[in-house]
Amino acid sequence: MDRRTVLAGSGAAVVAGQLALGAAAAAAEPGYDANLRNDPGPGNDPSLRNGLDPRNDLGPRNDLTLWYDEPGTDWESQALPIGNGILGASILGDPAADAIVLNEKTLWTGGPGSPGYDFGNWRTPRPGAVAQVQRAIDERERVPPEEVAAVLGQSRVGYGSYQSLGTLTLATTPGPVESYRRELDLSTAVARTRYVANGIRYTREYFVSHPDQVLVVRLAADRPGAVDVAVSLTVPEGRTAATTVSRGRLTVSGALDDNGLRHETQIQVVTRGGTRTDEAAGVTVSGADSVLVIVAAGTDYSDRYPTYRGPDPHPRITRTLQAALHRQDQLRDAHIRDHRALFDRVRLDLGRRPADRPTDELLAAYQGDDPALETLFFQYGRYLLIASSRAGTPLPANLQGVWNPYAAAPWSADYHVNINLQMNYWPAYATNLSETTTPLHDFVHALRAPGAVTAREMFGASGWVVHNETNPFGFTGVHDWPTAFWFPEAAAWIARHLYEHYLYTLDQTFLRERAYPVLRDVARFWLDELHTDPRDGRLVVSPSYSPEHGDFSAGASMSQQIVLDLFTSVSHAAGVVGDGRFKKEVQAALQRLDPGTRIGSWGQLQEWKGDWDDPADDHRHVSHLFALHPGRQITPSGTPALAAAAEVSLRARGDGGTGWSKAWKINFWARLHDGDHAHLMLSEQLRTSTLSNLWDTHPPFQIDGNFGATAGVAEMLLQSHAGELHILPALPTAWPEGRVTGLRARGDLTVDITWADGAATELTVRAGHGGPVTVRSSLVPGGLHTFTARAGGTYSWKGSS
Ligand code: FUC
Repeated sequence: MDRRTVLAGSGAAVVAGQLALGAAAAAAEPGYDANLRNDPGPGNDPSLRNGLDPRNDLGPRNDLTLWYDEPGTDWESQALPIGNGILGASILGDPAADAIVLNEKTLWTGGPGSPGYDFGNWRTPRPGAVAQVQRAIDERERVPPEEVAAVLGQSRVGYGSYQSLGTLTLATTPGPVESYRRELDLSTAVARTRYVANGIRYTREYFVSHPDQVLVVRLAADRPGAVDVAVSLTVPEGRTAATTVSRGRLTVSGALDDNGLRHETQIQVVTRGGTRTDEAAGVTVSGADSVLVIVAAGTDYSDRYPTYRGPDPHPRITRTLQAALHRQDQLRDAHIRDHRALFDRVRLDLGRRPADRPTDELLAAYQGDDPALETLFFQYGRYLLIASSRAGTPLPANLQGVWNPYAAAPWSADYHVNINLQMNYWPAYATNLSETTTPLHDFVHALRAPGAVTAREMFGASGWVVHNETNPFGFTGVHDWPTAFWFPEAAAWIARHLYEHYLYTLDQTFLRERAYPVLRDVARFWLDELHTDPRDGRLVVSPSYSPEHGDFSAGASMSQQIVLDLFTSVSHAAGVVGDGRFKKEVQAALQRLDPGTRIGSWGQLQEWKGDWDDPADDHRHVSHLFALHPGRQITPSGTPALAAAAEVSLRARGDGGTGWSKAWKINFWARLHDGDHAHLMLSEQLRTSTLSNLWDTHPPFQIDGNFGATAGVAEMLLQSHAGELHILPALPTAWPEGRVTGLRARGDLTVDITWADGAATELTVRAGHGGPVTVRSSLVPGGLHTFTARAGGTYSWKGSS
């Protein structure tokens, strides 16, 4: 990490993150601005402000707490993430130099304004190039990726990377520290550090509020006048950063050198007691009873093609910070209420309390035998989704959610759409967090305009397209990496999330206004672009490439399965919204479409239309099993032969892979109703692809695996993709008893399940909409039972264990 400090030359209190208190005290400003509500006010016990009582211990430990007995030193494996969907902060918690990496999700280099940027270069291999590759495939069946890349590949100059906003440092000179503890409470979304120094107990609380759009840090001590701190912000190189400090407020604003994107961060330091001093480029406090640090930040990014720029962030940031200051006593409660309204909806109890050991020790000791850690990991995925994707903020969770300290992040911390972005949202519906999907829907809508230009100019097709990866600036073409650039099926795969939204909520307005236009336009692209296979006259995708290996060919299984899935959804949706003409057109194409499900010579589900699979291939992408998960074309009861072939392929691929690959395998095994193998994959992921802070690692840290694992656990407990509610479809022997409440199923259903001795003992289904519901469970008559639910009705079954 290459940073320069904006404090350089202040000549004042902050030197290399350490506080020189003498200077601060001498220059102290005695009073406080009444507007900033430094006075406790009548009846307000200062020590209890913001709900934190620094005199006490932090209370009984919650089962859903990650905790550590040392400060973190390594960002990637030890930072504890907090966020509100757009602002992110990661907590390492060093008492002397508490360096908090700040993020704002829209702060990206690249796109309009960056050197060499040309939207034309992003979308256009020379005219006719796609057809040229198609002809080569018709003639030779298999064409190596390098050869295709030479014809199609192009520069992605100006693609850019996600950036960190800066590092907020809280510097003190605590002397020897004891009784240290650092934690993140998933149930309140509040991180804390506490320690004892010189016989004084210090506590810090950190949270990022969605209702108030600010990061809040509160420093307190159990003795009056004991809090000293220097607050500063360092920002990475490669941007202008003008700094002003006035009345305890540090403002840093400027623009990225690369693309001129404006950024602004405002940090207000509010003190109770003691002295607060404005330095040239920071704020120092000495002898305070407590200190509140409130941070607001933003950029002038907008998701509108082609400029991708909105208004200067300054007025908005100023208003946000001012409003938060006026609500400083309510910030914490409002934040916790807001978080709990989402987080508390699903409870999972696998019958074990966590052992009283730090989370990193629990993880290190884990051998597939700790349901409490598995529960924590499941809920962590839900927590991370809430923290990195909230309605009303732009951009979905990226490859690192919202957390990133780098100027050149791995894979730019972008939006890979050949599985990764999709995986980020797998848990959203099933684990009752449908509101977190709004930024994804907005992102998909924003891709339509640039994607339509790319579809027209690259393919001469209508509709819209996006390939292997994309960024906040409408990158919808192909880049120059031979083994991972071609994936026009991405638009269909990502659009299915909007259809899933409808399936889970049955919200017809959403279907008509948000989902259908997207699905219809992607289907138009494929209606134009499907190719008649000279081998058998079926409609195939060509060029087609199974991510991210093998040769280019026509009709690779994943390509066909995705288009089939799209056409099936669109045809159903067209029926619901009354677009009969389009439904007919799509159904005619469906008749001719190659379904992409073939059983090969060694019993495997073929990855390609030709039987080319190598039984020794253990590639992390198990793309040809899309039809099993997240698709719905293959089910053990509906298509048993294909399910058996999928299992042969899955076993051949093995139990290894990157973090996200293992997470996908949890879902595959759950869909095959093999709970023990699903659990084995969960334990492999925890044992070998999970960092001390429980972040998934590819390596490096990549958040998709967290989300994929959470979705996988939900898939083990409840499935609803095959037209029925399947209760405990893949319960592992490792979880003989337990209870889950609040899981969601397609059809606007909410489900609670209790089980003992490996079988359901209680089941409750709440129906949001009326209509027929089919339940598969040992608890219902005959094991499979259909009833007509009333809108708002609750239905329960009980058995004996
Ligand atoms: C896909 C994967 C890689 C990595 C990247 C971000 O291309 O094949 O493993 O996860 O996305």
